[in-house]
Amino acid sequence: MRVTRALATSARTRVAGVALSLVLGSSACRPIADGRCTNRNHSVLFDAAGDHDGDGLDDAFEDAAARVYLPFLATHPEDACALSGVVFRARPHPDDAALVHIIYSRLYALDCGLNGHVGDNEAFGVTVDPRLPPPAGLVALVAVAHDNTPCERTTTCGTCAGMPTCDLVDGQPVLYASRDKHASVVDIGSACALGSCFDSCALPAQPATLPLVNVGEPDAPLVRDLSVQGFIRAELGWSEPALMQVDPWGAAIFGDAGSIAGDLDDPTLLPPACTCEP
Ligand SMILES: [Ca+2]
Ligand SMILES: [Ca+2]
Ligand SMILES: [Ca+2]
Repeated sequence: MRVTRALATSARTRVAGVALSLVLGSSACRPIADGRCTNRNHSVLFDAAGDHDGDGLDDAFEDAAARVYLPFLATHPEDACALSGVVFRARPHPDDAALVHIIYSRLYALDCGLNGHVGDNEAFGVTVDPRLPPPAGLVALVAVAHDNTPCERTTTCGTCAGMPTCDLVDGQPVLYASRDKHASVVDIGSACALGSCFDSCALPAQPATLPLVNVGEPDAPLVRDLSVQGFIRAELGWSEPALMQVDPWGAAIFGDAGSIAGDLDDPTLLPPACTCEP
């Protein structure tokens, strides 16, 4: 456990450091200042007063990390129902507190593909090494498509030893969302093609720009109503009554899709506690 408590003033410096890293973002696995990629002597510092979900990380740090280490979200350019936003859970990686584990659940108003339905939750998980600047610090990515169906498949990529290389845009790992169904895959070749449940993926010119909401931890939620504290609002284009006042930690499923709370606690979405190869 290398989490180190620090003063509030240095917390602001750290968050600024994350933003600065974004500016300095490298396209490869760049060694940190001391010349090593795998050095474990660094700490994820935090301001205890800023930790409202009790996981040991300053929530401002969680927010910054979730934004700067987000994969390139490749929405199909011809997707007919792309209205969506993202909730996330960020915490120290359970197997190495020097790393950050983030599960994102992208919530769509609609799945308008074959057997479409109101509501659509599509989740993926990452391991972040915050000692590395983005995008290199996004060291492992895993996505599950068509969860709990005969078409379910899990794809993974990253810079840890033994992992398949991610598709990259300017060094940023790509996460594809299939047209209209929004199946999440990291591999456009084998995992998103005719023959694999009729998914079609494509790389757009720009990544999707979406609202991101930190929903906290199961024992200390930060959000209990995504229409009050989130993006599921009429003025943002959301119209389905069944999706209003959704509690991301509640037992109810999201529209006619799946459980958001289940996504945020899905062990399949926990990539290994690893970092990039030097
Ligand atoms: Ca926290
Ligand atoms: Ca958290
Ligand atoms: Ca779907």
